[in-house]
Amino acid sequence: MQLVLVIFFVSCYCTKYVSGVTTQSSENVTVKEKDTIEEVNVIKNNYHELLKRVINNEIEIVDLKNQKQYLKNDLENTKRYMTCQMEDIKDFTEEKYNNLNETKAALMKTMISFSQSLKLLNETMQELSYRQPEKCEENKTECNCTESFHETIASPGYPLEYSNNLAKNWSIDVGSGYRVELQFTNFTTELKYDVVMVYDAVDATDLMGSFSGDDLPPPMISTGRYMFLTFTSDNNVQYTGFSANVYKITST
Ligand SMILES: *[C@@H]1O[C@H](CO)[C@@H](O)[C@H](O)[C@H]1NC(C)=O
Ligand SMILES: *[C@@H]1O[C@H](CO)[C@@H](O)[C@H](O)[C@H]1NC(C)=O
Ligand SMILES: *[C@@H]1O[C@H](CO)[C@@H](O)[C@H](O)[C@H]1NC(C)=O
Ligand SMILES: *[C@@H]1O[C@H](CO)[C@@H](O)[C@H](O)[C@H]1NC(C)=O
Ligand SMILES: *[C@@H]1O[C@H](CO)[C@@H](O)[C@H](O)[C@H]1NC(C)=O
Ligand SMILES: *[C@@H]1O[C@H](CO)[C@@H](O)[C@H](O)[C@H]1NC(C)=O
Ligand SMILES: CC(=O)N[C@H]1CO[C@H](CO)[C@@H](O)[C@@H]1O
Repeated sequence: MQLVLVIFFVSCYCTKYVSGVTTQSSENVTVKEKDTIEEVNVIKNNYHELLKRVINNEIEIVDLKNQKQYLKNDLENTKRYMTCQMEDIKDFTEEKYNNLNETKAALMKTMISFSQSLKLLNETMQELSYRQPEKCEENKTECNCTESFHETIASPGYPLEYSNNLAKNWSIDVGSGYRVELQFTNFTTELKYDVVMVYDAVDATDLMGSFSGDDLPPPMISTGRYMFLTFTSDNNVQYTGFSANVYKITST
């Protein structure tokens, strides 16, 4: 574009000058011609100078274009590289996150089984604490050789207060050829709501008696080798409960 403009400008200038020469008088033509040649030379030089500058400009423009392309390519490459890096980081992060998640899940599993073990241990401990030390009771028997001591049963926690909402069963079996004699030694429960039931069977059939309050139940003897007891407490009021000795007596 610049080049075209310059050529247009130079050609105009020349035309104007040449048309001026035709108006000069013939005497001075040679002088004028000489001047003209010089001027044309100057113009030619200028033109060449201009052309050179234009060409230089062109070169510079091409150079700038190349630089621009280079920068564009560089930018493109950098962009691609960054995108790739970001993808990489994303993949890595996802992988780590998944690992973390797995670890978390495994940990949760362990914690659940750990807390289950703890619960079991707790239950076992409580079970143990309710159990009366049998070997120390051995000489409580008021035996005249037809009955012998079997075990002691008591409300959970005895002689401390039992808890609310209990439902505990005892199944007593003194063995073939014997009968069960039950003798309560202590009895204090919430009247009507915290109840001991005694059955003359291996399970909750053949009720012999239902007891609550402060009265000590009478001694009871089973018809067979079995006796079944239940103790239930409601959701409030707790007492020390009960304790009873179980004897194995010869059946007659
Ligand atoms: C993480 O683990 C839980 C189960 O353990 C699963 O429900 C969830 O979809 C997991 N999340 C990812 C992102 O994997
Ligand atoms: C054990 O059981 C008792 C009674 O059920 C409860 O109060 C206590 O918090 C339990 N302990 C653990 C560690 O579970
Ligand atoms: C039980 O009584 C017998 C004799 O009466 C005695 O020899 C034995 O040491 C007593 N046992 C205990 C644990 O007190
Ligand atoms: C044993 O007890 C029974 C009744 O329970 C009684 O009839 C018997 O005389 C007693 N025997 C002895 C040796 O004390
Ligand atoms: C249980 O009864 C015995 C005698 O029958 C008594 O000496 C003892 O103090 C009673 N225990 C409780 C906790 O009431
Ligand atoms: C206790 O016995 C009753 C029957 O009276 C029964 O319904 C209940 O399931 C038994 N409980 C346990 C823990 O065995
Ligand atoms: C005829 C004519 O115009 N002659 C002129 C040529 O140029 C010289 C100097 O430029 C003049 O002095 C003449 O008069």
